[in-house]
Amino acid sequence: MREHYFWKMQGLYRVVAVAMVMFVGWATREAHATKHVVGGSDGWDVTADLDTWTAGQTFRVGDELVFKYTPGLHSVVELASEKDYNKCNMNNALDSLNGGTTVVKLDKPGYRYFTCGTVGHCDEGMKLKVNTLTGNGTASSSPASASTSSATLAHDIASSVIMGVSVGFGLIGLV
Ligand SMILES: [Cu+2]
Repeated sequence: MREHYFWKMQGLYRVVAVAMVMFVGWATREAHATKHVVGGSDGWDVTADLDTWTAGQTFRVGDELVFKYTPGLHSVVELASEKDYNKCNMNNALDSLNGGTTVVKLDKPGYRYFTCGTVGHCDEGMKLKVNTLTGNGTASSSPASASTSSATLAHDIASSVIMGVSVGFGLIGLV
């Protein structure tokens, strides 16, 4: 009876060990993602020097933009094109968000354009143009291109190998 209980515990510990090893594999895969707080300490505001801030950032697929602002005073509007961005034209806006903290996931390479929906703020320079690069920093050749580059593929393969090895060790623990 006592022995039986002991082996059941062993089994539980093994399951926990497998879960932990798999978590490490998952965490390794997510390790490269960066959260970019737009405007730095100034936040998403008309006073922020967004061009300088943007120039100091490297945006990669999987990263997130975090807009922090006063709800009601500002908002986040995603614009459809560079033309709309240059003209502060919000008639074709892709999305409009408010609430004070807006998180935008950069899920593919290429350009995206954001501004504030409050009248006049775009013209005052409250706008953001982001060029998202593929996984290891290769610039996308065309904003419209959605093809997977070899760099992204290599990164995915490396992540898969890490996951595979992790799961392998976990299964050894189960035997
Ligand atoms: Cu604003």
